Amino acid sequence: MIEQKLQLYFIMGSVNAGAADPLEVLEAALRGGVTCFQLREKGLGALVGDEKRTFAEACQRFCRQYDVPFIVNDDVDLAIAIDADGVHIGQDDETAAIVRQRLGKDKIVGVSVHNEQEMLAAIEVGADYVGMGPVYATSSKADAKPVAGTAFIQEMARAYPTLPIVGIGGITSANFEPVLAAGASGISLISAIASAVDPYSATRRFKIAIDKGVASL
Ligand code: TZP
Ligand code: MG
Repeated sequence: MIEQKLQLYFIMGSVNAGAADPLEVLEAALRGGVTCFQLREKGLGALVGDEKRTFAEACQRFCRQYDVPFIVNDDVDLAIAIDADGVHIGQDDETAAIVRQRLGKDKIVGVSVHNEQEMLAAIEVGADYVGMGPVYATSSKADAKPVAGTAFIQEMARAYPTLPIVGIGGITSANFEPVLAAGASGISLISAIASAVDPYSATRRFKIAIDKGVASL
C-alpha cells in the first residue's frame, strides 16, 4: 500500500547534509526506519550531470537494500535512466500527465499541490500521492510558498479521501502530529533528519511516535 510507504518520507540532496556525508545520513535514516526517500538535488552546490547520476545510483542502492522506494525530484530523464521507483514534480515542472506517460503506470508519481484545482488535476492524471505545504515555516526551500498550516490538508483529505497526502515544510518531532491528525498519510522531512546531530536517532524518534500514534489517529 502506498499510504504505508508515505508515512515517514525523507527528502534530501547532497547539500542538505551539511558537513556530514550525505550517504551516511541516508543510511542512518534508512536504518532508523524511513519508509520512502526522495532525492532532491537542488540549490547552491548541487551535483549535476555524471556526478548527480553517480550519487543518485548510490542512494538508490541503499534504498533497495532497505526495500524503500527511491523517488527522484523533477529529473524525469534521470529517473528513467536509472529505473527509479518514481518521480516527484511541482507545478512548474514537466506536467504530471507527461510524467505518467513517460514512466508508465507502475511507477510512483507524486505532485505538489496548493489548491483544489491542482488537487483535481492530480487525481485526473492518476498521481499516486500529493504533497502539500509548507505546513510550517521552512528554510529548506528558497522559493517556498506562504505557510499553509494543516487546514488545506484537512479539507482535501475529507473531500478526496482516495488520493494520499503528505505534508511538508518545517515538520519536526514536536509538530508532526497535527499533520497526520488532519488526514495526511505521511510526513515529509528534510532538515529534521538531514540536519539532525544524530540522523539515526532522530528518525527512530519519528518512527516510534508514528507507529504508536497511527493506530489512534
Ligand atoms: N517543499 C515545500 S517546503 C519544502 C519543500 C521541498 C522544504 C521542506 O524542508 P524541511 O527542512 O523539512 O522544512
Ligand atoms: Mg520541482
